[in-house]
Amino acid sequence: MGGRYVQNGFPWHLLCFCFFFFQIFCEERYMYYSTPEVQETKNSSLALFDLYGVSLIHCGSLCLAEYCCKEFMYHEGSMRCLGIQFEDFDSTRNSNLITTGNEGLSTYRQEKCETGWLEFKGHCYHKGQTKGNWSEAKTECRKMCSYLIEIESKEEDDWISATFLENVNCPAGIYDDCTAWTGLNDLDIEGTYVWDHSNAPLNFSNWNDKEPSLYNPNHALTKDCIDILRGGVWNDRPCSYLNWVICEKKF
Ligand SMILES: [Ca+2]
Ligand SMILES: [Ca+2]
Repeated sequence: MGGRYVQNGFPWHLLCFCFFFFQIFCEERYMYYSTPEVQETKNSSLALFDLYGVSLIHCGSLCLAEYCCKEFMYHEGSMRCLGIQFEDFDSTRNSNLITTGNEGLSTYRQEKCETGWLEFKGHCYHKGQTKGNWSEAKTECRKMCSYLIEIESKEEDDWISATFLENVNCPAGIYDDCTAWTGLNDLDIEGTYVWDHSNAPLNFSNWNDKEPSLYNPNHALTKDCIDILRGGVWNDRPCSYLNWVICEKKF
């Protein structure tokens, strides 16, 4: 008598089929997070969302879909779901300071990068679809709670260049295309280079031959933003130059 559920014509089998795939999709997303640890959220933490009646898996997928969500907190009893924002970004989003009432919440930290971002040694990287000047590039990264790449080692430099800048369609000249903005600049003091987001001075560097504009100091005065070229070498440019954008963030 298998025809009972077909009687009203509702396609239950189809619904179950969809649910099956939804479940796989959700579980896949949930795997992006570490096992929980019970800890108190700092009072300074910013909540991107604070919802009740949400399943654990749904809570994880909400956080994963949100660039600025660093981790989420969850309470099984009340099914409360709190998305926590990266602390070092003052987002223009509607986020509220967490103050009290977070007892018993477990924290789940992200362990992998979001879709569209690639991981290298605990950081996530994303190359934008369009070119922009240096300040547009900076804004673009900030919108995604990330910053213009800050290159601290030869390994990171090589990885960025091999991953984002080597392409069969690149023109012959390495200055012409397949280049990208970094956060390095000497906008404040000519010749003193700092990383924009961390404000750190230059420790590792990989200047291209004769850069930054060593043979023409007058040119260097108008070239205050640094880009990375194929092969991982660096160059100074006018900040108004339209360049590709690579963003970085920690997880
Ligand atoms: Ca870096
Ligand atoms: Ca300069």
